[in-house]
Amino acid sequence: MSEGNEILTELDGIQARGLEALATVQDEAALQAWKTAHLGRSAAVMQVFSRLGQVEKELRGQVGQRANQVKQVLEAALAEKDSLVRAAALERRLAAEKLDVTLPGRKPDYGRLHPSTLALDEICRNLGEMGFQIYRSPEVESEEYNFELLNIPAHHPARDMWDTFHTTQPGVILRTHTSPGQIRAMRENAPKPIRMILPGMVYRYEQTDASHESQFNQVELIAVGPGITFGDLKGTIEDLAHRMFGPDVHIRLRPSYFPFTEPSAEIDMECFICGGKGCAVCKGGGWLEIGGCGMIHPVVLQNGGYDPTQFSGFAAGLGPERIAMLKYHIEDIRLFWGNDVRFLEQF
Ligand code: FA5
Repeated sequence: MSEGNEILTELDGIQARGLEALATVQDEAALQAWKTAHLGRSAAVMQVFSRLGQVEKELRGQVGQRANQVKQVLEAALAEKDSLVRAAALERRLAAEKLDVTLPGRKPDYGRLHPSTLALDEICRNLGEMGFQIYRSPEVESEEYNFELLNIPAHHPARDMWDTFHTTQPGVILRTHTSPGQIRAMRENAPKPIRMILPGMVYRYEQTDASHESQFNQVELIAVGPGITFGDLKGTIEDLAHRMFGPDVHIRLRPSYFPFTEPSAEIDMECFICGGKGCAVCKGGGWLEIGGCGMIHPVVLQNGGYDPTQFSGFAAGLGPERIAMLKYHIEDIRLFWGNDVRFLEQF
């Protein structure tokens, strides 16, 4: 038999074996292997093209045509099989990943506001309605602002009122109260009259107990203008308490001492937990201290840039966690930063 006729017979076999092998292919990996074996560079049909030169002239065209035909038949069969294999794979996946729409859904955990944030927001909203503007001042403070400019010189025994966290930088501390912000707010605005709220975190190196934490929030109130009196201070505190706790709540101002106010007072609120009878939170007294207050000391007014003969002012520093404890009947302040979601989820 001539070389050309031999190849023509071979080509029939190549086509038949290729189609036969393709019939057994079930998945994409097998299909890929088939493609390499039957249509790849060293596949039998491809070898025929490189043997064409050895075929006698009269049959060369016929052999070439037939080889092309076999290649096309195999390619068409491959394309058809490819779509079948893909459809089967998709079907298998859909069957395996079936959705059961009747299963109860998984409830996502929603974040919520921290009780301190809720209390801060409420205090700021009410004071905002009363005409106070929010003023932000830094948590990392200088000793000068935290003490000296508030009429507490170095080595003055009043510094013992605030156990301080110092930094490695001399003269730089974590603020022990929001009062240093008074100086910043006054210096930025003097000699215009001001009514401001300074909310934020403060830090004290203190032994913790049910009503004392080493980090807590304060809200400072400050009003400076001509002719501001202690009556304005009391009225503002009472109005705030009534807005937050209703018209029946009792507050009392107890004479006290702060170097930056004169006269000074502690603000006590009737204990909501025991109704004034005495419990662990109010330490049996029936009242809970929620802040300090007083008329701004002339030296402090002067440090803030106001002439104390022309201006007077009041200031107060409230503890929003103490207020939140009253509002939500929380018995231990340490719960606020204990990171227990069972506590946090209740708000
Ligand atoms: C002060 O910090 C003064 N700067 C307040 C002030 C401002 C007086 C303006 C006059 C004029 P005192 O240390 O008492 O004061 O703290 C004020 C309030 O912060 C307290 O009444 C209390 O509500 C809260 N507080 C104080 N220490 C703690 C603590 N360890 N944990 C939680 N709350 C506290």
